[in-house]
Amino acid sequence: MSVESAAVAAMPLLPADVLAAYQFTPEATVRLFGNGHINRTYLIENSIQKLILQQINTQIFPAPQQLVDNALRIEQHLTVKQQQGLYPLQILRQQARQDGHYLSGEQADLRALAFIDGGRSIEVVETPAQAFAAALTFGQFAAALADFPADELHTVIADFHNLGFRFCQLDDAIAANKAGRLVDCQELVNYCQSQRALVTELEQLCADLPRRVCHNDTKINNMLYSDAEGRGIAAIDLDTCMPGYWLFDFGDMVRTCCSPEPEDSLNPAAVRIRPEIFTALAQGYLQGLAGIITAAERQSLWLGAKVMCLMIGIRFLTDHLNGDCYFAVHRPNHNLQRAENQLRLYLDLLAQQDQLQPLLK
Ligand code: ADP
Ligand code: GN1
Ligand code: MG
Repeated sequence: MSVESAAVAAMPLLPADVLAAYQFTPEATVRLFGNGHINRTYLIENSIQKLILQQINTQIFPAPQQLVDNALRIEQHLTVKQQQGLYPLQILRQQARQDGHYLSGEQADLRALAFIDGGRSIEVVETPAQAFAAALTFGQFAAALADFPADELHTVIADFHNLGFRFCQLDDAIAANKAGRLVDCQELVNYCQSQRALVTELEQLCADLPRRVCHNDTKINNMLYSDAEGRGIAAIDLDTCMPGYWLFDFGDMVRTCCSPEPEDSLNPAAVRIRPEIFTALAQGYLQGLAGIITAAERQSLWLGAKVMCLMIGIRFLTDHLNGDCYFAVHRPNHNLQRAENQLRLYLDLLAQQDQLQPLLK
């Protein structure tokens, strides 16, 4: 037997036994939730409880158990920190089924998360205060994990933030031109290719940086603000937490907070880096990591901002060339529009380098 939400007609059916496993009766409402590009997220709700249920995209995360294992280790570590008064945020908790298992479904790709009440995510930052709160949240998250043995986390996706690898994927997509779209985006492709020197610059810089637990997906909708005061209350979406460098996390915040337009804006002329938002991000992140971040890491954050705009731009462009196999798309040329916007942010960072880079020194 299956349960279908009246709200979302096209939604695939959830097996009723999955709901029962979390003590929901079939009358519970189920609806799609959030704007993620990879997994399918549901909110299940009745009059007494709410639960986030996620169908993990196993094309992209082939070993969901590793993802759950990482999340549980992080949860345990943050719980100790919280008990010691060293973690002021709420903790994202995996929710076990009644039988004690964390995964279910035919492909063991369904897992649940305790719903964090009183929070909301946003897609576009409106004020410097919001940017400060987001960066403080991810900074506090990173600070609490600074003494976690990063290399004990499973690498759930290999080469995730390996810029050289992302360029190679672009090369392959250009060579195959599978969807016949190269002709539409040759100029953008050429521009990306012209920025390849960043690969060596990044590799050289990282050679001298400590490897850290990286969230690796610090986009603005992966943290929650309190409904009431707009404080940051939780860092969520821990699926890509892996060893890495904090510059990636700072860069992903810059990429997703600094523009007044959403990632997939249809008004590319308005996509730009707002300097006051960049400033607030720098202040919030450095405050969250005060006393922990090294001088070299602080200086590396500028390169992180550039690298993340370029790298995610390349990933969207690659997916456009491949025929949209990776990121969910909702209209023609969706990935191309996303890619163009990322490259605009990259160019605007270069244009404002003299004003912005010193904020990180
Ligand atoms: P995806 O991997 O698809 O990006 P997320 O884990 O980011 O999925 O969840 C999608 C959205 O669902 C988030 O942006 C947030 O609004 C909401 N959300 C996710 N987990 C929780 C939670 N535990 N409590 C409250 N809201 C959540
Ligand atoms: C994906 O799942 P979501 O939407 O939080 C992607 C990130 C990209 C982001 C771009 C596993 O994140 O790396 O930065 O889209 N996640 C994965 O918006 O590839
Ligand atoms: Mg997300």
